[in-house]
Amino acid sequence: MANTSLEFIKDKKTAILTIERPEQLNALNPDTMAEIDAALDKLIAEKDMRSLVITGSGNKAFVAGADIKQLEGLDADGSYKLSVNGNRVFSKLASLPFPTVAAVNGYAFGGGCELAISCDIRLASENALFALPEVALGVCPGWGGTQRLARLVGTGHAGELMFSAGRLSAARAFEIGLVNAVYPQDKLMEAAMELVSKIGKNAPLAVAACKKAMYSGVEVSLAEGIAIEAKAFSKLFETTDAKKGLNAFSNKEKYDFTGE
Ligand code: CO8
Repeated sequence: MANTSLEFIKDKKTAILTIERPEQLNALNPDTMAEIDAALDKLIAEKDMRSLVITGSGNKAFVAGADIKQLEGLDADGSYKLSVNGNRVFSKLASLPFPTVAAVNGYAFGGGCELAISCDIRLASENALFALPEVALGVCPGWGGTQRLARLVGTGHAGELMFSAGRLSAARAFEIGLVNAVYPQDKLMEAAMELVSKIGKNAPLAVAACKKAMYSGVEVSLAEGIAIEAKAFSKLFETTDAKKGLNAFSNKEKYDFTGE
């Protein structure tokens, strides 16, 4: 039985990936990770994807972490391989050439929090809870948590969450910038779809250029980042969408971007 479902909507331009192990609060076992990996490959192979929303099934959990049962009994070599493989999948997610939104609809613990922070944007339901509780299990985050969270909210907030194994409410996650907005549970997917619909109306190559320049830029000096942006900016002027998009504005016309 599948542990995830991938649904294409809006002429195959948006996809919703749902983690489906509600009885285990959507905890990620090796099969689930392999399915996420395969789903990402499928999305990469699509020609005109504009966005991806990731959520968890049910209304209790986004993802309650790596499946703890798979961690028991691992040695250093086995756990290293598990960490490397999970990081490979989450890095694939993080580097998709279109925006990704985590619709965090409940527990986002451990690997679930790491999945959410591998997305570009996080929207949360009011009952969402975030934690990196690994130290309470005797381990540390292994799927990018020590790295991505600190880059997202700074070492102070990331350190507090990791060292204490404490839980962050959706409201507190909003305060520290971990989530962009908080919604009642029954409005969360609607809000996520509204956001990706807005994104989907824009020129996809331009959106992809923003994403790439932004993430490349934060890794280097401001001067280098500005240079990355200038290159990205000028490259877009070779696209049909930029030519037609600029022209449509001048002619007060509407142009539907094609991704060319
Ligand atoms: N793994 C496996 N099963 C889980 C997990 C999990 N992470 N979380 C919940 N479940 C299962 C429970 O065992 C339970 O199953 P069963 O009914 O068969 O006993 C079912 O889901 C429902 O859970 P609870 O009864 O516990 O539900 P509660 O509402 O009482 O509690 C909690 C919900 C608070 C989320 C609780 O389940 C919990 O604390 N879960 C563990 C959360 C956690 O510690 N997550 C981090 C795991 S470590 C991790 O993610 C590391 C990632 C990096 C890996 C790197 C690899 C090297």
